Amino acid sequence: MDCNTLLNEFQIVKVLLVDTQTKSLVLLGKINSQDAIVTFEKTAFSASLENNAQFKLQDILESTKLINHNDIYFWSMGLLVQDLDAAPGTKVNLIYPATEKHIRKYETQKLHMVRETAEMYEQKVAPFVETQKGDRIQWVYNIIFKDKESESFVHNNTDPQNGFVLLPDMKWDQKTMNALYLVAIVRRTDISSVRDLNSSHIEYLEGILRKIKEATCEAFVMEEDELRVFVHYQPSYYHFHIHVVNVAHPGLGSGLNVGKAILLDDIIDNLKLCSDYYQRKTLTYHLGELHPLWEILKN
Ligand code: M7G
Repeated sequence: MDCNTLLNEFQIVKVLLVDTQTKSLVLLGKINSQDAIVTFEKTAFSASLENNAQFKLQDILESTKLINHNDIYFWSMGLLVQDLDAAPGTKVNLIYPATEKHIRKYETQKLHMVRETAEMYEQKVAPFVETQKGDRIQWVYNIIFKDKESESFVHNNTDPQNGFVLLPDMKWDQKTMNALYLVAIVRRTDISSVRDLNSSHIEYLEGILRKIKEATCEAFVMEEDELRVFVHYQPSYYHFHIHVVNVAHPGLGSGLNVGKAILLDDIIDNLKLCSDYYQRKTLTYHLGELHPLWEILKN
């Protein structure tokens, strides 16, 4: 079934999230009696408008309704001119069928800061990570082993040990350059997260970082210092991957929060200072109460 047909079948069950900062709405619903999640994110204005005074206001604004005015100040609500190709109003993501973990990830929930010591990792987190492989990362294996999404690969090195695929992240609309968001997925399958990295990986990581910057800058005509390259801890998916984002990206939800996002440059530097840094370090990050790890770590 194609995406449009699935969306037409979608029956809303619950609003999971309304985020005024990222201008997004997340709905839980049913398609053919299975759980599904639809996410709407309002789009940015086209970057082609920048440095371009060759358009009329009516090209982008259909009508307005005044809220109020005072002296020289006027504020209104407006209806934009929209077009599915040139000026779409929203980016729509669908997860179907959605698992319980997807639902818990998106639902509004109380957050807690967690200080994960090396002992907590060994005793509680590592066993949890082992339960998170298999089906949950099928989409990763589809990309690295079955060439899924290969039409949009920015870089693809097929070496099983050192190779990786760099491609647009599903968070990116593949148009708005300020919000450029790529993900680099490594081909080796023995690194679940930053906790598995040690000094033996320094050259490997340096090679990946160099190639990420080179390939991204060439493909999108950018400078290396315009890229924010980082990993997440905890990630949602335990197969090592790296986020590559335009430093000008205006809003990433919780994806850039201190603690959760760790710069790849800092990781490499830390490994140079101390070989088993990430086996010994207490890592501090936030977890939502609905995250399955919270159940395990809260006591
Ligand atoms: P993460 O740090 O594990 O999770 O990153 P989080 O950032 O979602 O908390 C995984 C990254 O992979 C995220 O940036 C996702 O948007 C992205 N991603 C997830 N899936 C299922 C896909 C996919 O199927 N294709 C692509 N291109 N990106 C995906």
